[in-house]
Amino acid sequence: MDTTPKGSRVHIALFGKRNAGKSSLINAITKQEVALVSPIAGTTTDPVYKAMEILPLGAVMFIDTAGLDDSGSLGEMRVKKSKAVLSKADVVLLVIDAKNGYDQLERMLLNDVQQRQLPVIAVFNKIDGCAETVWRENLRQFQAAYPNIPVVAVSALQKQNIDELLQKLISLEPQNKGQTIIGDLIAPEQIVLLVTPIDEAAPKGRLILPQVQVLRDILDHDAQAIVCQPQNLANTLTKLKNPPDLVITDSQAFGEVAAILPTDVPLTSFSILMARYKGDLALLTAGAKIIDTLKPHDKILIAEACTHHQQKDDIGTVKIPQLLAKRIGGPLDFAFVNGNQYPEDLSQYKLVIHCGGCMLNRQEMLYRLNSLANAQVPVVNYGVLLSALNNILDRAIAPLGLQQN
Ligand SMILES: Nc1nc2c(ncn2[C@@H]2O[C@H](COP(=O)(O)OP(=O)(O)O)[C@@H](O)[C@H]2O)c(=O)[nH]1
Ligand code: SF4
Ligand SMILES: [Mg+2]
Repeated sequence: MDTTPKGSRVHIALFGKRNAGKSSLINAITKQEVALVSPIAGTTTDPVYKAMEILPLGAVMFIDTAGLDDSGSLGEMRVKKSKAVLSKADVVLLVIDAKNGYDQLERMLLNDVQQRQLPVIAVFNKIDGCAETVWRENLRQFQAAYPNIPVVAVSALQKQNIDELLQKLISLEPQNKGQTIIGDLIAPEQIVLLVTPIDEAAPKGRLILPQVQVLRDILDHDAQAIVCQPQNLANTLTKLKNPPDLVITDSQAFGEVAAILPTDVPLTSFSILMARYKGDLALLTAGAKIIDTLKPHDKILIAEACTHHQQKDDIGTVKIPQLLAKRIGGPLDFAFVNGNQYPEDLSQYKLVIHCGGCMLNRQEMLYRLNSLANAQVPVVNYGVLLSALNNILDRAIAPLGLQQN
């Protein structure tokens, strides 16, 4: 079974006019009939996500979009939905019918792509169906206009030059390539101690995703991991010849762990590491700073990326509002949104509190954070906010080379 988490896959988004061959190209690359191909223009409506393993690229997520030229009000909505995909794309494939070449619609998309500094490849498709002189001339015109964009001429139908396209994909640097959770904080042979309480909140029979991802990252970097529960921490430390090089704890146990651990041993939490991996820790830490400037009845927006099943004492709708009100010493005015719709007027909010974004990739989380930063609204996420409310943020960010004050 393939269980690479969605948020860790390289997201490859395909754009182009209707019938350019986007869906056929996904099928050609994956050597499977994963996308619906049809001669009827407008077959792909909502963006379609397909998780795949393709050698030698690894775990990817293809996003097949509707045509850029979809018309009518329904069509416009599809185009809007397609463009929203840009905020989560790591790499863009712009598919162009080789016979027709490109025009204003592709230019507009490329403007957006270049503004976001996304890596892009232009794929001239259907070279089997037109005279070589024609597609070569169209290709030449494109290259003259966009000398920095790699191009490749293919036939998705006849599986021509697909390997060349794959090579180009591999040579691109997706923006989050090389991003590691803790790889840059540890050296080979170092010992990392993970403290993970197995309490009622822990799922039965397994560890949670951030813990698994951290463990894997430690092994990927030739360091060693020891895992224990908070009540075994003191015993574990006495059995080690030297103190661990880094300790990572579940936030809930931070206080308990900090009390046992000598102050010169670097200590952080899984949620702080994930906040850095997924987003911009400096920005989130700056957002956390403003909590002590909040006054009763200030407006706060709590934004969740998806509609997960809410539990009793739900962190976003119950726990955080209660803790914040207690800290401020009076009620705050909370608004809640989920999905990717922020209210038009963000200026009324003193702070936006975003969920951890476990279902988002780094690209999309950064996009969301940056749009708030551009609107000059302070933003913090659940993990960083809870650390600040528990007064552990300073110690937790120190091993990551950040200081709050
Ligand atoms: N001759 C030729 N036809 C193609 C090629 N790629 C796609 N097509 C055809 O173009 C039509 C639209 O393809 P599709 O993949 O659905 O395009 P999309 O709308 O961009 O997703 C279908 O009839 C395909 O069979 C190609 O490389 N050569
Ligand atoms: S933290 Fe994850 S599950 Fe919760 S709202 Fe955000 S994306 Fe959804
Ligand atoms: Mg399609």
